[in-house]
Order: sequence, then structure tokens, then C-alpha cells
Amino acid sequence: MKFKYFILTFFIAIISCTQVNIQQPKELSISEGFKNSIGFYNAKPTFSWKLPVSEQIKSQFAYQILVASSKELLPDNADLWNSKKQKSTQSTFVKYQGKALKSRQKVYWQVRYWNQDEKASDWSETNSFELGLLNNSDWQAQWTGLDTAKDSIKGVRKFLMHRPQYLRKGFELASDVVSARLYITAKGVFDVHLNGKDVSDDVMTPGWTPYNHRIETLTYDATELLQVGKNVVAVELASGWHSGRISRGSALYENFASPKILCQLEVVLKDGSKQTIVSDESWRGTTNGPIRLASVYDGEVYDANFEIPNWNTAAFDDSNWKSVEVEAIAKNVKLAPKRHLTVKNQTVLKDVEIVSVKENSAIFNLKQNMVGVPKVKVPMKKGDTLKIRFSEMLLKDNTFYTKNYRSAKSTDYYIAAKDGVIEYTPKFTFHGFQFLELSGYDKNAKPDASWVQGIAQHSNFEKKGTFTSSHNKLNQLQSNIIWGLRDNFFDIPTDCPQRDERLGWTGDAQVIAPTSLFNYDVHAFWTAWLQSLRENQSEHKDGMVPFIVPDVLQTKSGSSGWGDAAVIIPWDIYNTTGDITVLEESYESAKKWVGYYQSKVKKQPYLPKMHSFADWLQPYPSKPGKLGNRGDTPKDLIHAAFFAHSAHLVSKIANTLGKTDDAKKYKDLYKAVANAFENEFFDENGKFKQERQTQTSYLLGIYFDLFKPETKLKAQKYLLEEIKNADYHLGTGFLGTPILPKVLDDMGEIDLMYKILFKETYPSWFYSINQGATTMWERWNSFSKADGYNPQPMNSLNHYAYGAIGQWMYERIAGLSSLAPGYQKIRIAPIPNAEFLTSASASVKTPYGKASSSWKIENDSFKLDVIIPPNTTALVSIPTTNSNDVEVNGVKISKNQIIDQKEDKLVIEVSAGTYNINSKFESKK
Ligand code: RAM
Repeated sequence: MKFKYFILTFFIAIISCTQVNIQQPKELSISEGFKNSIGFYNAKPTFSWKLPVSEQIKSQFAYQILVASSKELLPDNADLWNSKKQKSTQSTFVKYQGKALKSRQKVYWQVRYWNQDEKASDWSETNSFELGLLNNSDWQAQWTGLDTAKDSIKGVRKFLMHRPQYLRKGFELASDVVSARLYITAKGVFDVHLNGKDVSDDVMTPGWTPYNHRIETLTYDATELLQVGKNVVAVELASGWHSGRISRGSALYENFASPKILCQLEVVLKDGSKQTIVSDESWRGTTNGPIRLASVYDGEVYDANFEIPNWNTAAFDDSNWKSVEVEAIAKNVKLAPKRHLTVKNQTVLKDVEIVSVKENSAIFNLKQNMVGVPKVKVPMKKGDTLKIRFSEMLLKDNTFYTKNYRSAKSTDYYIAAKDGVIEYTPKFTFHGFQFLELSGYDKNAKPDASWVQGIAQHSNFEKKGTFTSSHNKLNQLQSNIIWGLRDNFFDIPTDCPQRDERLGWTGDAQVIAPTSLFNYDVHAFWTAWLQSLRENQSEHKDGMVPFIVPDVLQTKSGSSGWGDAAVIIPWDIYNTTGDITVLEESYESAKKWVGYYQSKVKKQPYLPKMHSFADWLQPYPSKPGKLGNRGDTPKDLIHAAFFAHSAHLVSKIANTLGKTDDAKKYKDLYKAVANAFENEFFDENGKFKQERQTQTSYLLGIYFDLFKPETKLKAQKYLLEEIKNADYHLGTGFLGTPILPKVLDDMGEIDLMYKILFKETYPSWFYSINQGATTMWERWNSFSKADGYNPQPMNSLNHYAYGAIGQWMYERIAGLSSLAPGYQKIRIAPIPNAEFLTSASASVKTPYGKASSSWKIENDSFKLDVIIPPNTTALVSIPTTNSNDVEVNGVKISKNQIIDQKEDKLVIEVSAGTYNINSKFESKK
């Protein structure tokens, strides 16, 4: 009996074991991290998921993806794609290989995986995505708007300023709405309402692309905003980038053409019928609304006397509004769903301080240099004009420093229609500021800090990484870096957010990309901009990449170190995300840019002659003023260095894509250019031939691997000498700075890099912090308490390039980096320096889940806490000479766990999990 009972329990146990699945995958996403999107841009998406964190789950043995045209068909009847069980560890960016998908189609998907023990998981939750309008032919709407060029006024430098438009269209729906999609975009920027309600909280849509190639479209779910009977769609429309002076009257955009909208509302009714409302000649419009003027550079004018009550509701009578003009959709301008998230309001700064109050004017300090708009709540008198001025910093006498805005007026006005407290937030402009001056408010009122708030805006990506340490200034530097980043990620990556520029400089972009990819989930943000880059590049037969994208300057020549963004950024994205799509998309473009260098080689083999901004804004340049902006590293050297580097990267990309012929061809090219570089610019002792030595000449040669091994060693010595001559300060501009830590690190000169990073005097990172910086600055000496502002008006106090040090802070101070594309293999390798720090930690949401490295020195021990996500492995480098002292999760490590041991560290390999590592800390002193 007992035996029978035992057998029975045994079988029950086996059955339940085989039946209970392991935990389902989570955080499903498509392509560059989109979740359950509507209006999605890509009919050939990729699929990603994460394995749950659990003792049972170390890695993935296999996966299966199902895609169906309705939810009910899952999991048993997936009609669009069944990947079948694929034996693969790949859990990110798996390509869709099912039936072709088309515009508007909504699909549902699920995934499951098998873990390392081949145990199957439950099916994931069902996710979905719905495609937007993928083809121009999907649009029945026409470009619609008023001819505002006709009565526009002349603004700064005589550029046309269009009056913002209010456009509307009433329509009737015969029965209840089952579903409705609003597809919309503008030549300009818009805000759309349905039946009086704001359709979304997006800011400055559709954003900025090369509008002569592609205009992005938005899709909104309008189901809940419509009703049986009378409805209205109403749009506010302003110049934005398209028709504003930021596009410099670009001939490309039809010379300041009047802004227009393109709007298509597709409604499915309960009675089964479909109704589509499109922008066409039946719309009505007026320019007599409250937003009188709006400009990216110059600000907004709002006159409450022009408010039109209920203009955006169905009941409103628009019979005295004007008829609109229409324009057909052009074939050669692609209308494409937006491929990254829009700008949104992100944070509200409320901790405001009053700096000074004069007769009817007050200055407010938001304590953080930020980008976005103010929210003011101010008592006013009817007919008075509130003037809102902005400034990044103050002059000694507490007045505004605005010389660095150059011609950007950056001023908002509000004209009151009645006595009382007004509330105002501009809609179609943005400013870069920390201080704000109000004047024109009610004279009898006493200014109060609560009158002002700052609404910080940026593209809507999520935070991805964190970095913190035991040192306040290093933490402030991290804060300055991330503010600098988010402030300048305003739909496109911009150099600065405040002056009459705010352009997508390619050089700045390539230097900051790695740091940005640690801190924010900017995968889609970058790939969207890279598409714009390729579009602008396509205008030039020789493969030239303009130095700004979108190229409103209609650049005539490429710059070394700038156009290389076409090669460097795709490679960085691939290495951080593991998504090969970006390499596939960018491959031809990267090759073409290398071809551009080739086309510029004239007399001397492999040495191009072209344009370059060179090591932009290097400190202590030998030439004065503007002439010094390009630093002292000769541009010919920079061309050759980047030519070689880009060729080298193209060869690596070719390898990754399995293009072996190209891989060899570009590697040979890189070697040949490297050889020419060394011979032309360095003597046989590895010394830079030019009398005026520069750190950057050595850094480029060493980091890009352009020297013969024996010359490299010699060049390293000269670099160290140069740094010593600078009294251990950096001497680098935009191009040299991101490379400095990598080179010194590679040379084992960690303590030297710490010394440079922790310098307090000019030029250094902490110098600007000591002068009060809350963001990164364009120049190492943009401002000093002693001497005031740099006399050049090109002096942005919010410029991310020098923030490129952020990468080294994550990778080496905290010690967390990706060792195989997308963090499939992770390197934990902190390099503590007890002279400056007792702790540092970083975390990153990798494509596999959260990874982190966190260390502290406590008494004599070095404690390292590490998190390694499922489906990855890590090499952990422990800074100790003595393996006997090392404990992992309380257990002494055995010799055979050590896979590498050097004089000052030992390396172990670990799988997914959480590790507390303890070792003896050996101070060098
Ligand atoms: C200025 C800015 C920008 C830089 C160019 C060369 O416009 O400093 O960041 O890339 O010059």
C-alpha cells in the first residue's frame, strides 16, 4: 500500500513538474523599444523581450514568437507568423518574417522561451501594434491652410513671420463610434483638438526632419473624443521649424511657404460604415486668434483680447472665417509615421527664487539652466503687456546676460484682456534659460516666487542609466551632463537650445552619442535622426554629409570629425543595443562618407584636403578670438585621422554584416591612410612634427590606432609630456576630449586621468562647476567669476559636447560597460581611486534587464555589488593582487574561477545573478 502511494505521488510530482511552466517573458517591445504603439512606422519590425529575474532563469535556450491579426487567434491560431521553436539565445531584435503588413493594420503578438534547462515558459501577455499610414497614397487629405505669407510681417533680419492660424472643420456622425484614428501632420507645428478637447500633450509636433525629403506624421486614437451628431476638428498652426527663420528661408521649403496642415480622421461607426474627414478646401480658418506670433528663436506673442471662446467646439459658428487654400501632396516628399517619440513636458521646476525686484519688473531664478517654457501666473491690468525675458546667467549687476542669444529675441509677450490673475504658457516656441524677467504686471502687486514655474521639455525617451559617487562635484558633473543632454534632445540632437542656432551639428552628435546611450533610452531618437542624415547626404553625389542635419544651411562641404557621425553613431548604437538594423540601414551611407574623403584626396595619396572645424574650441589656442576656435591641431591631420577611423569602422561594420570583401577593402584602406598619417605628421620618434604640440594630435593617432606599435609607444610618451606641460590639465576641444580618457585608460594611466578629471582650475570639467554651471558649456571658459563672460557671442551655456566624459564615468569609475553588442556580455571593471572617491555606482537598463556595478571602500575592504541580467554573462574585474582575500556572496573564490590575473586585478566570469564581492583594498599610497 505504502509503495503504491509512493508511486502515485512520484507520478503526480513528475506530471506537475512537466506542466508548471517557468515565468513568462516580460517588457515586450518592437523595433527600437516601442510598446503597444499605434501609428507605428515599420511594417517589418523586430521583436524583443526580457527574461524574468529568477534563480531558475540564467539564459535562453530557445524562443517562439506568434503574430496574429486578432487577439483571439493567440496562441493557437497565429495567422500572420509563427516563428516555431527557434533554438537561439537571441531575445532582442528578432526580425519579423511573417505575412506582409500594411497601413492601419493592427497585429497582436506573444512570445515564450525555454530556459537553459530547456524548460518552457508561459506565453507572455499579448502585445499589439498598429501601423500608421505608410504610403503617400494612403492620404486623401490635402495640405490645407491660409495664405499667411501674404500678410506676414517682417521680423528679425527681415525674415517673414507668419501669423499663427486657427483652422477648423465641423462634421456630423450618424451613429456611435467604434474606433477612430486621427492621422495628422503639418508644414509648421500644430496642436489639434477634437470637440474642444486636446487630442494629446505632444509638444511642437511633428518635429524636425528634412522636410523636402520626409515629413513625419502622427497618429492619435480619437475614439473617445467623438460623438454622435455634431463634431469638430480644430487645429492651431504656427511656423515652427518649417516656416520659421530657423530654416533660413531655405529654398528647400519653398521660401517661407505658409504653414499648412494635413489631417485625416478615419472613423468606424457602429452601423459598420466608415467616415473619413480630411483637410481640404471646405475647412475654415482665421489668423485673428490669440497667438499673434510664434517663432522658435524669437518667442511668442499672446493677446488675450483675440481669444475666440469655444472656437474649437462643434457649436461655434465659423461663417465669418476665411476659406482656406489647398495644395496637393507632393510625390517626392515622403509622408512617414514618426519613428521616435515626440517632445513632451517632462519636469516642472517649482523651486524658484526672486533675485531682484525693480519698478514693475522682477527677476526669477529657477536654479537650473533648462529648456522649455515658463508657466506664469501673474496679476495684470486690462490692456497691459506682460513681457517675459529669458537668460541663462546674470551679469555682475544681476542684469541679464543675453549677448549669447545673439539675434534670438527669445521673449514672450502676454496682453491682458481683463484685470486679474492670468495664467500663460507659450505653445509654439521654446527657450533655454535659468532666469526669467517679468515686467508689465500689475504695479500694485508684490512679485512672488509662485508666479513662475519652469516646464522642462525634451523628446520623450525614458531614463536608462544612473551614475552616482561619493564626490559632490562629480555628481554635479553627472547632473550637468544629463541636463545638457535632455535640454538639447529637442526632437533632434541640437548643439544649443537658446541662441539663433539650435541646429543638429553632426560633430557634437558623434561625440556625445555614447554618453547619451548610457543615460537615456535614445535608440529610436538617434536612428530617426540618422534617417534625416542619410536623406540630406543623398543630395550630394560625392557622399558629403552636411555638418548640420536637417541641413537648412545647405552646406557646401563636409567637415572631418563632423560627417563621421554617419559611421560612428550607427556603430555606437549597435554596440549598445545589439540591434543590427541600424548597421543595415546606415551601411551605404557610411561607405559613401568614406568615399567623400577619397574624393578629396588630390595630390598626396590618402591625405584628403577639405574643410574641418577641427578640434573645435580647444583651450589656449595660439590664434586670438574667432580664429582660435579651430584650435591648433591642423585640419589636414584631422581629415586623415577621421578618414582612417571611419574606414576602419566601415570595415568592422562590413564584418558584422558578413560582407567580407568590403571588410578587407576598408581595412586595407584604413591601414594605408594610417601609414600616410604617421609619415606625414609624425617623425620617426613618434613626435608630432608641428612646433606647436597638441594633445589631440597624439590622442587621435593613438586612439584610432594609426601608428606602428613602436611609434605608438613613443607617441604615448609625448602625449604624457604634453599633459605635464599643461600642468595636468586637458588641452582638448570637441574632438580630443572624448578620446582622452580612453587613451589614458588604455595606457594604464588611470591615476593621471583621475587627476585631470578632478582638476578644479581652468581648463577642466570642475572649473565650470566652480563658476556655477548647472549644464555643460560650449567652452571650457564660457564664464568665470573673475573675468566674466567669454567675449565671443558664440558662447552657449548649454552645450553637450564636453559631457562626453560621462561614458568613462559609467565604464570605468563605476565600472559598467558592454563587452559584446547590446550588453550580451558585460564588463564590470571599476577602477577605484581612493584619493578622490570612496564609492561610485552605475546602473543601466540593458536590452536584457538591469545591470549595475556599485563599489565602496570601507576600512580596508573593497565591496563590489553587481547585478547581471538574465541571458547575459559578465567578466568581473576585481582590483586586488591577492585572490585569497576575495569572497563572492560570502564564499572564498577558488583558483579555477579566475580566468585572468594581472598584477593589480583578477577577473572572474559570472552568469546572471546578484553578487556581493568583497576583497582587500590595497591603497597605492
Ligand atoms: C558652433 C557650435 C557647434 C559646433 C560648430 C562647429 O556652431 O559650437 O557646436 O559644432 O560651431
